[in-house]
Amino acid sequence: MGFQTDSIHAGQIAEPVTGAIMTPIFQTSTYVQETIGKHKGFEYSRSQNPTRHAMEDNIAALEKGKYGIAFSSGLAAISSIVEMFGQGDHIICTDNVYGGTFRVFDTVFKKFGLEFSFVDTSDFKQVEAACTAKTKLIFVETPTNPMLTLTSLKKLAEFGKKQNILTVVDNTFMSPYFQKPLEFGIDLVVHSTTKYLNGHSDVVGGIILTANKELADKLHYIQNAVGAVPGPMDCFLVLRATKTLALRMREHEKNSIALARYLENHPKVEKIFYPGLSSHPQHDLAKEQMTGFGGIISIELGNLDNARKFAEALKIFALAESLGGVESLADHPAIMTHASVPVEERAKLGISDGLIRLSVGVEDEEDLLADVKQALEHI
Ligand code: P1T
Repeated sequence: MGFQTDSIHAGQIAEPVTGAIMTPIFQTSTYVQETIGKHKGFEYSRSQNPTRHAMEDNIAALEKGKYGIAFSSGLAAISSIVEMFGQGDHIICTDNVYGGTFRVFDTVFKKFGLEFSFVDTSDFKQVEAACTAKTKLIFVETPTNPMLTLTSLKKLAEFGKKQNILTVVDNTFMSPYFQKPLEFGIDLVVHSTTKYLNGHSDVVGGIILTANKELADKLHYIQNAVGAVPGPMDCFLVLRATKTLALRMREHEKNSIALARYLENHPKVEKIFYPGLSSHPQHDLAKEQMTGFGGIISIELGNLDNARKFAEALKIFALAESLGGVESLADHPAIMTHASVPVEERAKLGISDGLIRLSVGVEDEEDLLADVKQALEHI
């Protein structure tokens, strides 16, 4: 089936009792058993829930996987992947990941004896150099948050298979509409469903997708054993939202291209990071492995004072953490989303005090252009 057909139908059947076309919100913690141990496949909502299953199957279809395992946040999903490993295991991670991903690896999982190397995964020499006999997993964000650096999915999958190391891609920025890492041979895809998949800034959630039954079994075990599951209402909202994912992503991208072209030539913008611009150093790789360029643009405005003036002057873009919603947001990574990344590391990555990340929404293009234009005049 095509992407839009799957987004509307995959994982969903008319509800058998009433024929309701929309999957109901099964807001229940438990299920009545006919006699001891005889039930309809549903025992307790941490373990199974029909609304959650419909959402998991729906997103698994969109990512061209077979199994979806949902969590209460993107970070809960990411943590569950790491929970498959134990003391002494080594994980290689993209240096420029979401600040919360860095934080949970660096301050929580290190305490349990896991080891991490944060390297620029766009450079496979660095990945190779970081590899040890104990390396079990390579965790990659592509494009990265907020610098929009790409890692080759083809090379990553080949490398993982050759070295017998599991590969995982955080696909939050692209959504399955623009990038499908499993099709390149990546083992696991993870999402913060908080972002494009839900798209309306009213849910926090996460999900892992895979085509590998053995991995899915391990992750389902962790989902139930650790228990960071999403509630049925949140699953319903995400399931409702994926129906319009393709429509939204096309609008996010259209507005982003218009904005990126404008900002690229603006004298107050020192640097711009958007994979859709031919000036982006990895534009060719972006065209190779993505079917669109997404809705996130980062711009360098020189210093904190300029960034503050710009952010305060914006009228349509709201100054807020998060991204991927229908409304446009502006973020200051150094002080907001990536504050947990040490300052020297931020400097190395380019997360400067003058950097602003824009999550371009689906408002009217001309209004967004006018908003950034007037805000830049305040610098
Ligand atoms: O917020 P949560 O649903 O737990 O997802 C964490 C997460 C994982 N991966 C990526 C690429 C992310 O961007 C995030 C969350 N990011 C933000 C809140 C942000 O503003 O960048």
